[in-house]
Amino acid sequence: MAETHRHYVDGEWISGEGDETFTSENPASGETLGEFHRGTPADVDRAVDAASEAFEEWRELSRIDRAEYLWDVYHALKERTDELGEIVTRECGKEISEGKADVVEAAHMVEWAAGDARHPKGDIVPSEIAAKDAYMRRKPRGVTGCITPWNFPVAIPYWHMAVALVEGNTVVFKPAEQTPKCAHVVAEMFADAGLPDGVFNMVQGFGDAGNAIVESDDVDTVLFTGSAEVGHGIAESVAADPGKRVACEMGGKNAVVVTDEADLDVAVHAAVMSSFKTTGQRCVSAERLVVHADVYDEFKARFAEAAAEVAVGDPLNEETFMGPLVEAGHHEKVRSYNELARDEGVNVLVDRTDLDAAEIPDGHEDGHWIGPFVYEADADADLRCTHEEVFGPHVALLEYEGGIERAVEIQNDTNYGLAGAVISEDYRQINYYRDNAEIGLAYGNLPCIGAEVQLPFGGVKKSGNGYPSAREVIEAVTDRTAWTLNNSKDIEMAQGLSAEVTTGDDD
Ligand code: UN1
Repeated sequence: MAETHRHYVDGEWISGEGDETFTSENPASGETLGEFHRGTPADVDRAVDAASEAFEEWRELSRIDRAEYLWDVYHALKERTDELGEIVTRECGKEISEGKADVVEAAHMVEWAAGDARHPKGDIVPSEIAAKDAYMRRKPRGVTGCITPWNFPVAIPYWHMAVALVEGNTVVFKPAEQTPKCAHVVAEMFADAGLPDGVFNMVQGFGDAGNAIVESDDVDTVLFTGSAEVGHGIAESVAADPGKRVACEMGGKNAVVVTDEADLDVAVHAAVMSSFKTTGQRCVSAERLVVHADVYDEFKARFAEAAAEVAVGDPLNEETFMGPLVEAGHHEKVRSYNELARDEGVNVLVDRTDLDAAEIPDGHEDGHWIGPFVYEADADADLRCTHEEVFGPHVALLEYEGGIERAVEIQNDTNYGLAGAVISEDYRQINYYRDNAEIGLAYGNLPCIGAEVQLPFGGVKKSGNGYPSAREVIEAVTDRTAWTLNNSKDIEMAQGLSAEVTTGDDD
Protein backbone atom coordinates (compact mmCIF):
# COMPACT_ATOMS: atom_id res chain seq x y z
CA MET A 1 0.00 0.00 0.00
CA ALA A 2 1.17 3.50 -0.80
CA GLU A 3 2.55 5.54 2.04
CA THR A 4 0.32 8.12 3.75
CA HIS A 5 1.73 11.56 2.98
CA ARG A 6 2.98 13.50 5.98
CA HIS A 7 3.28 17.08 7.17
CA TYR A 8 6.59 18.92 6.97
CA VAL A 9 7.56 20.51 10.30
CA ASP A 10 10.91 21.72 11.58
CA GLY A 11 12.81 20.11 8.72
CA GLU A 12 11.15 16.70 9.10
CA TRP A 13 8.29 14.77 7.54
CA ILE A 14 5.96 13.93 10.44
CA SER A 15 2.65 12.07 10.81
CA GLY A 16 1.33 14.47 13.41
CA GLU A 17 -0.75 13.90 16.53
CA GLY A 18 -4.04 12.88 14.98
CA ASP A 19 -5.20 9.44 13.79
CA GLU A 20 -7.30 10.68 10.92
CA THR A 21 -6.32 10.63 7.29
CA PHE A 22 -8.04 11.88 4.14
CA THR A 23 -7.73 11.12 0.47
CA SER A 24 -7.35 13.24 -2.62
CA GLU A 25 -9.48 12.32 -5.63
CA ASN A 26 -9.27 13.20 -9.29
CA PRO A 27 -12.48 15.20 -9.93
CA ALA A 28 -12.63 13.97 -13.54
CA SER A 29 -12.34 10.24 -12.87
CA GLY A 30 -12.79 9.62 -9.15
CA GLU A 31 -9.32 7.96 -9.09
CA THR A 32 -7.63 8.20 -5.68
CA LEU A 33 -4.44 10.23 -5.92
CA GLY A 34 -3.10 9.69 -2.43
CA GLU A 35 -3.78 9.49 1.27
CA PHE A 36 -2.77 12.27 3.66
CA HIS A 37 -2.51 12.75 7.40
CA ARG A 38 -5.11 15.20 8.62
CA GLY A 39 -3.39 17.91 10.67
CA THR A 40 -4.75 18.89 14.08
CA PRO A 41 -4.49 22.21 15.91
CA ALA A 42 -1.68 20.60 17.97
CA ASP A 43 0.25 19.93 14.73
CA VAL A 44 -0.22 23.57 13.74
CA ASP A 45 1.03 24.71 17.15
CA ARG A 46 4.12 22.57 16.71
CA ALA A 47 4.72 24.08 13.27
CA VAL A 48 4.23 27.60 14.64
CA ASP A 49 6.73 26.87 17.45
CA ALA A 50 9.28 25.66 14.90
CA ALA A 51 8.70 28.75 12.74
CA SER A 52 9.06 31.08 15.75
CA GLU A 53 12.25 29.35 16.80
CA ALA A 54 13.74 29.58 13.29
CA PHE A 55 12.87 33.25 12.83
CA GLU A 56 15.84 34.86 14.65
CA GLU A 57 18.49 33.15 12.53
CA TRP A 58 16.59 33.43 9.27
CA ARG A 59 16.04 37.17 9.64
CA GLU A 60 19.75 37.67 10.27
CA LEU A 61 20.70 36.36 6.82
CA SER A 62 20.91 38.97 4.08
CA ARG A 63 17.96 39.18 1.71
CA ILE A 64 20.30 37.98 -1.05
CA ASP A 65 21.31 34.87 0.94
CA ARG A 66 17.69 34.06 1.69
CA ALA A 67 16.84 34.43 -2.00
CA GLU A 68 19.53 31.89 -2.92
CA TYR A 69 17.34 29.15 -1.45
CA LEU A 70 14.44 30.37 -3.56
CA TRP A 71 16.47 30.10 -6.77
CA ASP A 72 16.70 26.35 -6.15
CA VAL A 73 12.92 26.25 -5.88
CA TYR A 74 12.66 28.27 -9.09
CA HIS A 75 14.82 25.78 -11.01
CA ALA A 76 12.79 22.86 -9.61
CA LEU A 77 9.58 24.52 -10.79
CA LYS A 78 11.06 25.06 -14.26
CA GLU A 79 12.37 21.51 -14.51
CA ARG A 80 9.21 19.90 -13.19
CA THR A 81 6.63 22.11 -14.98
CA ASP A 82 5.15 19.33 -17.12
CA GLU A 83 5.09 16.74 -14.36
CA LEU A 84 3.67 19.11 -11.78
CA GLY A 85 1.24 20.63 -14.29
CA GLU A 86 -0.19 17.17 -14.81
CA ILE A 87 -0.56 16.66 -11.07
CA VAL A 88 -2.44 19.99 -10.88
CA THR A 89 -4.77 18.87 -13.67
CA ARG A 90 -5.35 15.46 -12.11
CA GLU A 91 -6.04 16.92 -8.70
CA CYS A 92 -8.12 20.05 -9.37
CA GLY A 93 -9.51 19.22 -12.80
CA LYS A 94 -8.41 22.23 -14.83
CA GLU A 95 -7.40 21.46 -18.40
CA ILE A 96 -3.78 20.65 -18.99
CA SER A 97 -2.55 24.00 -20.37
CA GLU A 98 -4.05 25.58 -17.25
CA GLY A 99 -2.37 22.99 -15.03
CA LYS A 100 1.00 23.91 -16.52
CA ALA A 101 0.25 27.65 -16.46
CA ASP A 102 -0.33 27.31 -12.71
CA VAL A 103 3.23 26.02 -12.29
CA VAL A 104 4.63 28.65 -14.68
CA GLU A 105 2.91 31.37 -12.65
CA ALA A 106 4.49 29.92 -9.49
CA ALA A 107 7.93 30.06 -11.15
CA HIS A 108 7.30 33.67 -12.15
CA MET A 109 6.45 34.61 -8.59
CA VAL A 110 9.56 32.93 -7.20
CA GLU A 111 11.66 34.60 -9.91
CA TRP A 112 10.16 37.97 -9.00
CA ALA A 113 10.77 37.53 -5.26
CA ALA A 114 14.30 36.14 -5.57
CA GLY A 115 15.27 38.67 -8.26
CA ASP A 116 13.89 41.48 -6.13
CA ALA A 117 16.38 40.57 -3.41
CA ARG A 118 19.12 42.41 -5.35
CA HIS A 119 17.00 45.48 -5.96
CA PRO A 120 17.12 48.58 -3.76
CA LYS A 121 14.69 48.26 -0.89
CA GLY A 122 13.28 51.02 1.28
CA ASP A 123 13.36 54.75 0.65
CA ILE A 124 15.85 57.53 1.19
CA VAL A 125 13.82 60.45 2.46
CA PRO A 126 14.82 64.12 2.66
CA SER A 127 15.14 65.87 6.00
CA GLU A 128 14.70 69.52 6.89
CA ILE A 129 18.02 69.32 8.72
CA ALA A 130 21.09 69.10 6.47
CA ALA A 131 23.03 66.96 8.95
CA LYS A 132 20.31 64.31 9.21
CA ASP A 133 20.01 61.18 7.09
CA ALA A 134 16.44 59.93 6.97
CA TYR A 135 15.26 56.70 5.43
CA MET A 136 12.66 53.97 5.61
CA ARG A 137 13.76 50.44 6.42
CA ARG A 138 11.70 47.26 6.40
CA LYS A 139 11.77 44.48 8.95
CA PRO A 140 10.17 41.05 8.69
CA ARG A 141 7.18 40.64 10.99
CA GLY A 142 7.89 37.06 12.10
CA VAL A 143 5.72 33.99 11.47
CA THR A 144 3.49 34.16 8.40
CA GLY A 145 0.52 31.78 8.15
CA CYS A 146 -0.46 31.02 4.54
CA ILE A 147 -3.92 29.59 3.89
CA THR A 148 -4.42 28.91 0.20
CA PRO A 149 -7.16 27.68 -2.20
CA TRP A 150 -7.42 24.66 -4.50
CA ASN A 151 -7.99 26.47 -7.82
CA PHE A 152 -4.36 27.64 -8.10
CA PRO A 153 -2.79 24.96 -5.90
CA VAL A 154 0.81 25.74 -6.88
CA ALA A 155 0.80 29.40 -7.95
CA ILE A 156 -1.00 30.92 -4.97
CA PRO A 157 1.11 29.23 -2.25
CA TYR A 158 4.17 30.72 -3.95
CA TRP A 159 2.49 34.12 -4.28
CA HIS A 160 2.33 34.14 -0.50
CA MET A 161 5.43 32.29 0.53
CA ALA A 162 8.14 33.38 -1.91
CA VAL A 163 7.97 37.02 -0.85
CA ALA A 164 7.35 36.26 2.83
CA LEU A 165 10.52 34.13 2.95
CA VAL A 166 12.79 36.51 1.01
CA GLU A 167 11.69 39.32 3.33
CA GLY A 168 12.88 37.26 6.31
CA ASN A 169 9.67 35.76 7.66
CA THR A 170 9.21 32.09 8.46
CA VAL A 171 6.15 30.27 7.18
CA VAL A 172 3.40 27.88 8.24
CA PHE A 173 1.50 26.70 5.17
CA LYS A 174 -2.01 25.20 5.37
CA PRO A 175 -3.05 24.21 1.84
CA ALA A 176 -6.58 23.51 0.64
CA GLU A 177 -7.82 20.04 1.58
CA GLN A 178 -8.89 19.42 -2.06
CA THR A 179 -5.32 19.63 -3.41
CA PRO A 180 -2.97 18.03 -0.86
CA LYS A 181 -0.86 16.30 -3.48
CA CYS A 182 0.09 19.58 -5.15
CA ALA A 183 0.88 20.96 -1.69
CA HIS A 184 3.05 17.94 -0.95
CA VAL A 185 5.17 18.68 -4.04
CA VAL A 186 5.40 22.35 -3.02
CA ALA A 187 6.73 21.23 0.37
CA GLU A 188 9.16 18.78 -1.24
CA MET A 189 10.65 21.63 -3.25
CA PHE A 190 11.28 23.66 -0.10
CA ALA A 191 12.69 20.58 1.66
CA ASP A 192 15.01 19.90 -1.30
CA ALA A 193 16.18 23.52 -1.34
CA GLY A 194 17.65 22.88 2.12
CA LEU A 195 16.08 25.79 3.94
CA PRO A 196 17.14 25.86 7.60
CA ASP A 197 14.82 23.73 9.76
CA GLY A 198 11.62 25.46 10.77
CA VAL A 199 11.80 28.22 8.15
CA PHE A 200 9.14 26.53 6.02
CA ASN A 201 6.50 24.25 7.56
CA MET A 202 3.40 22.64 6.09
CA VAL A 203 0.44 21.10 7.88
CA GLN A 204 -2.14 19.38 5.68
CA GLY A 205 -5.74 19.50 6.77
CA PHE A 206 -9.08 21.21 7.00
CA GLY A 207 -10.62 24.32 8.54
CA ASP A 208 -9.70 23.40 12.12
CA ALA A 209 -6.02 23.50 11.15
CA GLY A 210 -6.53 26.82 9.35
CA ASN A 211 -8.30 28.22 12.41
CA ALA A 212 -5.39 27.19 14.62
CA ILE A 213 -3.12 29.38 12.46
CA VAL A 214 -5.54 32.31 12.66
CA GLU A 215 -5.95 31.96 16.42
CA SER A 216 -2.31 31.36 17.33
CA ASP A 217 -0.76 34.17 19.40
CA ASP A 218 2.58 33.45 17.73
CA VAL A 219 1.47 33.99 14.14
CA ASP A 220 2.16 37.60 13.18
CA THR A 221 0.64 37.75 9.70
CA VAL A 222 -2.09 35.71 8.05
CA LEU A 223 -2.23 35.64 4.25
CA PHE A 224 -5.46 34.13 3.00
CA THR A 225 -6.83 33.56 -0.50
CA GLY A 226 -10.19 31.82 -0.74
CA SER A 227 -13.90 32.26 -0.23
CA ALA A 228 -15.45 35.47 1.07
CA GLU A 229 -17.22 33.53 3.80
CA VAL A 230 -14.00 32.12 5.31
CA GLY A 231 -12.02 35.31 4.64
CA HIS A 232 -14.46 37.55 6.45
CA GLY A 233 -14.42 35.17 9.42
CA ILE A 234 -10.61 35.37 9.49
CA ALA A 235 -10.59 39.16 9.19
CA GLU A 236 -13.09 39.42 12.05
CA SER A 237 -11.18 37.12 14.37
CA VAL A 238 -7.85 38.84 13.67
CA ALA A 239 -9.38 42.31 14.13
CA ALA A 240 -9.53 41.67 17.89
CA ASP A 241 -5.71 41.38 17.99
CA PRO A 242 -4.06 44.67 16.98
CA GLY A 243 -0.64 42.99 16.80
CA LYS A 244 -1.70 40.64 14.05
CA ARG A 245 -2.07 41.55 10.41
CA VAL A 246 -4.26 39.84 7.86
CA ALA A 247 -4.44 40.17 4.09
CA CYS A 248 -7.43 38.43 2.52
CA GLU A 249 -8.08 38.03 -1.19
CA MET A 250 -11.54 36.67 -1.82
CA GLY A 251 -14.26 36.32 -4.42
CA GLY A 252 -16.03 38.40 -7.01
CA LYS A 253 -19.20 38.76 -9.06
CA ASN A 254 -17.20 39.99 -11.99
CA ALA A 255 -18.59 41.50 -15.19
CA VAL A 256 -17.54 42.01 -18.80
CA VAL A 257 -19.03 45.17 -20.32
CA VAL A 258 -19.64 45.15 -24.11
CA THR A 259 -20.25 48.67 -25.46
CA ASP A 260 -22.31 49.77 -28.47
CA GLU A 261 -19.34 49.95 -30.85
CA ALA A 262 -17.39 46.96 -29.51
CA ASP A 263 -15.68 44.53 -31.86
CA LEU A 264 -17.95 41.52 -31.33
CA ASP A 265 -15.26 38.98 -32.28
CA VAL A 266 -13.17 40.29 -29.39
CA ALA A 267 -16.24 40.53 -27.16
CA VAL A 268 -17.42 36.94 -27.66
CA HIS A 269 -13.90 35.53 -27.34
CA ALA A 270 -13.19 37.52 -24.16
CA ALA A 271 -16.57 36.61 -22.66
CA VAL A 272 -16.13 32.88 -23.30
CA MET A 273 -12.66 32.94 -21.74
CA SER A 274 -13.84 34.99 -18.77
CA SER A 275 -16.87 32.83 -18.02
CA PHE A 276 -15.79 29.29 -18.82
CA LYS A 277 -12.01 28.97 -18.48
CA THR A 278 -11.23 26.88 -15.35
CA THR A 279 -14.95 25.93 -15.53
CA GLY A 280 -15.72 29.33 -14.03
CA GLN A 281 -13.77 28.49 -10.88
CA ARG A 282 -11.51 31.53 -10.71
CA CYS A 283 -12.13 34.33 -8.27
CA VAL A 284 -11.80 36.55 -11.35
CA SER A 285 -14.25 34.60 -13.57
CA ALA A 286 -17.13 36.62 -15.06
CA GLU A 287 -20.67 35.67 -14.12
CA ARG A 288 -22.24 38.78 -15.67
CA LEU A 289 -22.03 40.09 -19.24
CA VAL A 290 -23.35 43.66 -19.47
CA VAL A 291 -24.15 44.28 -23.15
CA HIS A 292 -25.37 47.40 -24.97
CA ALA A 293 -28.82 47.16 -26.60
CA ASP A 294 -27.43 48.05 -30.06
CA VAL A 295 -25.29 44.89 -30.18
CA TYR A 296 -27.25 42.76 -27.72
CA ASP A 297 -29.08 40.44 -30.13
CA GLU A 298 -26.02 39.65 -32.18
CA PHE A 299 -23.80 39.18 -29.12
CA LYS A 300 -26.43 36.99 -27.46
CA ALA A 301 -26.75 34.72 -30.50
CA ARG A 302 -23.00 34.34 -30.89
CA PHE A 303 -22.24 33.87 -27.20
CA ALA A 304 -25.05 31.33 -26.75
CA GLU A 305 -23.77 29.38 -29.74
CA ALA A 306 -20.25 29.32 -28.31
CA ALA A 307 -21.54 28.25 -24.87
CA ALA A 308 -23.54 25.45 -26.44
CA GLU A 309 -20.48 24.17 -28.29
CA VAL A 310 -17.59 24.68 -25.88
CA ALA A 311 -15.75 21.38 -25.27
CA VAL A 312 -16.27 19.88 -21.82
CA GLY A 313 -14.23 16.77 -21.15
CA ASP A 314 -11.14 15.05 -19.82
CA PRO A 315 -8.84 17.86 -18.69
CA LEU A 316 -5.76 15.84 -19.64
CA ASN A 317 -6.90 16.08 -23.26
CA GLU A 318 -5.49 19.18 -24.95
CA GLU A 319 -8.68 19.62 -26.98
CA THR A 320 -10.75 20.14 -23.82
CA PHE A 321 -11.78 23.66 -22.88
CA MET A 322 -13.55 22.93 -19.58
CA GLY A 323 -12.76 20.16 -17.11
CA PRO A 324 -15.06 19.09 -14.25
CA LEU A 325 -15.88 21.02 -11.10
CA VAL A 326 -13.53 20.33 -8.22
CA GLU A 327 -15.70 18.19 -5.92
CA ALA A 328 -19.19 16.82 -5.29
CA GLY A 329 -20.19 19.49 -2.77
CA HIS A 330 -19.22 22.25 -5.15
CA HIS A 331 -21.05 20.52 -8.01
CA GLU A 332 -24.16 20.50 -5.85
CA LYS A 333 -23.76 24.23 -5.12
CA VAL A 334 -23.41 25.23 -8.79
CA ARG A 335 -26.41 23.06 -9.78
CA SER A 336 -28.49 24.65 -7.05
CA TYR A 337 -27.64 28.15 -8.34
CA ASN A 338 -28.74 27.09 -11.84
CA GLU A 339 -32.05 25.95 -10.34
CA LEU A 340 -32.30 29.12 -8.28
CA ALA A 341 -31.92 31.24 -11.44
CA ARG A 342 -34.86 29.38 -13.01
CA ASP A 343 -36.90 29.87 -9.81
CA GLU A 344 -36.07 33.58 -9.95
CA GLY A 345 -37.68 33.72 -13.39
CA VAL A 346 -34.71 34.37 -15.69
CA ASN A 347 -34.81 33.47 -19.40
CA VAL A 348 -32.50 30.48 -19.85
CA LEU A 349 -30.61 30.43 -23.15
CA VAL A 350 -28.22 27.50 -22.71
CA ASP A 351 -28.50 24.82 -20.05
CA ARG A 352 -25.81 22.15 -20.01
CA THR A 353 -26.17 21.42 -16.28
CA ASP A 354 -26.67 17.75 -17.16
CA LEU A 355 -24.33 16.81 -19.95
CA ASP A 356 -25.38 14.27 -22.54
CA ALA A 357 -23.98 10.84 -21.72
CA ALA A 358 -22.03 10.97 -25.01
CA GLU A 359 -20.13 14.06 -23.80
CA ILE A 360 -18.75 12.29 -20.72
CA PRO A 361 -15.44 10.60 -21.49
CA ASP A 362 -15.31 6.81 -21.06
CA GLY A 363 -14.28 5.73 -17.61
CA HIS A 364 -15.06 9.21 -16.23
CA GLU A 365 -18.69 8.64 -15.25
CA ASP A 366 -17.91 9.60 -11.62
CA GLY A 367 -16.52 13.03 -12.60
CA HIS A 368 -18.18 16.21 -11.35
CA TRP A 369 -19.27 17.27 -14.84
CA ILE A 370 -21.19 20.35 -15.71
CA GLY A 371 -21.47 22.53 -18.82
CA PRO A 372 -22.31 26.21 -19.31
CA PHE A 373 -25.53 27.71 -17.98
CA VAL A 374 -26.40 30.99 -19.71
CA TYR A 375 -29.43 33.18 -19.14
CA GLU A 376 -30.85 36.67 -19.61
CA ALA A 377 -31.97 38.70 -16.62
CA ASP A 378 -33.16 42.20 -15.89
CA ALA A 379 -30.18 44.29 -14.78
CA ASP A 380 -32.33 46.13 -12.23
CA ALA A 381 -33.92 43.05 -10.65
CA ASP A 382 -32.80 42.20 -7.15
CA LEU A 383 -31.93 38.58 -7.92
CA ARG A 384 -29.63 36.36 -5.88
CA CYS A 385 -28.33 34.63 -9.02
CA THR A 386 -26.99 37.89 -10.47
CA HIS A 387 -25.53 39.15 -7.17
CA GLU A 388 -24.04 36.11 -5.40
CA GLU A 389 -20.82 34.40 -6.45
CA VAL A 390 -21.47 30.93 -7.88
CA PHE A 391 -17.89 29.95 -8.81
CA GLY A 392 -18.94 27.94 -11.84
CA PRO A 393 -19.89 28.28 -15.54
CA HIS A 394 -23.06 30.18 -14.65
CA VAL A 395 -23.45 33.47 -16.52
CA ALA A 396 -26.10 36.17 -16.90
CA LEU A 397 -26.55 38.48 -19.89
CA LEU A 398 -27.69 41.90 -18.72
CA GLU A 399 -28.79 44.34 -21.44
CA TYR A 400 -28.29 48.09 -21.03
CA GLU A 401 -29.29 51.23 -22.90
CA GLY A 402 -27.60 54.61 -22.90
CA GLY A 403 -23.97 55.48 -22.25
CA ILE A 404 -21.06 53.75 -20.52
CA GLU A 405 -22.21 55.41 -17.26
CA ARG A 406 -25.19 53.05 -17.22
CA ALA A 407 -22.99 49.98 -17.89
CA VAL A 408 -20.66 50.96 -15.06
CA GLU A 409 -23.63 51.49 -12.75
CA ILE A 410 -24.66 47.85 -13.41
CA GLN A 411 -21.06 46.65 -13.06
CA ASN A 412 -20.84 48.34 -9.65
CA ASP A 413 -24.18 46.96 -8.43
CA THR A 414 -22.49 44.25 -6.36
CA ASN A 415 -20.87 44.03 -2.96
CA TYR A 416 -17.79 42.60 -4.61
CA GLY A 417 -15.07 44.53 -6.45
CA LEU A 418 -12.45 42.17 -7.80
CA ALA A 419 -12.12 42.05 -11.61
CA GLY A 420 -13.82 43.28 -14.76
CA ALA A 421 -13.34 43.98 -18.44
CA VAL A 422 -14.61 46.51 -20.95
CA ILE A 423 -14.78 45.64 -24.63
CA SER A 424 -14.78 48.83 -26.68
CA GLU A 425 -13.06 50.58 -29.57
CA ASP A 426 -13.76 53.99 -28.04
CA TYR A 427 -11.06 55.25 -25.71
CA ARG A 428 -13.48 57.67 -24.03
CA GLN A 429 -15.74 54.81 -22.96
CA ILE A 430 -12.69 52.78 -21.89
CA ASN A 431 -11.37 55.68 -19.83
CA TYR A 432 -14.74 56.24 -18.16
CA TYR A 433 -14.82 52.56 -17.22
CA ARG A 434 -11.21 52.69 -15.99
CA ASP A 435 -11.96 55.62 -13.69
CA ASN A 436 -15.35 54.51 -12.37
CA ALA A 437 -15.56 50.72 -12.23
CA GLU A 438 -15.16 49.70 -8.58
CA ILE A 439 -12.65 46.89 -9.07
CA GLY A 440 -9.01 46.08 -8.36
CA LEU A 441 -8.21 44.31 -11.64
CA ALA A 442 -9.46 45.95 -14.83
CA TYR A 443 -8.97 44.85 -18.42
CA GLY A 444 -9.65 46.52 -21.77
CA ASN A 445 -10.39 44.32 -24.81
CA LEU A 446 -9.28 41.25 -22.89
CA PRO A 447 -10.89 38.60 -20.67
CA CYS A 448 -11.10 39.58 -17.00
CA ILE A 449 -8.88 36.63 -16.08
CA GLY A 450 -5.14 36.30 -16.53
CA ALA A 451 -3.26 38.63 -14.20
CA GLU A 452 0.54 38.53 -14.09
CA VAL A 453 2.59 38.30 -10.90
CA GLN A 454 4.34 41.65 -11.21
CA LEU A 455 1.00 43.48 -10.99
CA PRO A 456 -0.94 44.00 -7.80
CA PHE A 457 -3.64 41.33 -7.52
CA GLY A 458 -6.73 41.96 -5.44
CA GLY A 459 -9.97 43.80 -5.10
CA VAL A 460 -12.02 46.35 -3.26
CA LYS A 461 -15.31 46.18 -1.34
CA LYS A 462 -16.20 42.65 -0.21
CA SER A 463 -13.46 41.13 -2.38
CA GLY A 464 -10.71 41.76 0.11
CA ASN A 465 -8.10 43.89 1.76
CA GLY A 466 -5.11 42.07 0.43
CA TYR A 467 -3.07 42.14 -2.74
CA PRO A 468 -1.23 38.82 -2.53
CA SER A 469 1.23 39.42 -5.31
CA ALA A 470 4.80 40.67 -5.54
CA ARG A 471 5.40 44.14 -4.04
CA GLU A 472 2.03 44.13 -2.32
CA VAL A 473 2.91 41.04 -0.27
CA ILE A 474 5.97 42.92 1.00
CA GLU A 475 3.57 45.46 2.56
CA ALA A 476 1.77 42.67 4.41
CA VAL A 477 4.79 40.75 5.71
CA THR A 478 7.06 43.60 6.79
CA ASP A 479 6.92 46.49 9.24
CA ARG A 480 8.50 49.80 8.36
CA THR A 481 10.88 51.82 10.47
CA ALA A 482 11.37 55.51 9.74
CA TRP A 483 15.06 55.79 10.67
CA THR A 484 16.82 59.11 11.22
CA LEU A 485 20.54 59.53 11.92
CA ASN A 486 22.23 62.75 13.02
CA ASN A 487 25.70 63.25 11.54
CA SER A 488 26.48 66.32 13.60
CA LYS A 489 27.44 66.73 17.25
CA ASP A 490 24.71 69.33 17.58
CA ILE A 491 21.10 68.38 17.91
CA GLU A 492 18.91 70.36 15.58
CA MET A 493 15.16 69.82 15.35
CA ALA A 494 12.71 69.99 12.45
CA GLN A 495 9.87 72.47 12.25
CA GLY A 496 12.12 75.12 13.84
CA LEU A 497 11.55 73.54 17.24
CA SER A 498 14.02 74.95 19.73
CA ALA A 499 16.68 72.42 20.79
CA GLU A 500 17.98 74.71 23.46
CA VAL A 501 17.60 73.30 26.95
CA THR A 502 17.02 76.30 29.13
CA THR A 503 17.61 76.40 32.85
CA GLY A 504 16.44 78.76 35.55
CA ASP A 505 19.92 80.45 35.47
CA ASP A 506 19.76 81.52 31.84
CA ASP A 507 19.14 85.19 32.55
C1 UN1 B 1 -7.87 33.18 -8.76
O1 UN1 B 1 -8.75 33.17 -9.59
O2 UN1 B 1 -8.07 32.74 -7.63
O3 UN1 B 1 -5.55 36.33 -13.05
C2 UN1 B 1 -6.50 33.64 -9.10
C3 UN1 B 1 -5.70 35.13 -13.08
C4 UN1 B 1 -4.70 34.23 -12.41
C5 UN1 B 1 -4.93 34.16 -10.94
C6 UN1 B 1 -6.34 33.90 -10.55
N1 UN1 B 1 -3.37 34.67 -12.70
O4 UN1 B 1 -6.66 34.65 -13.62
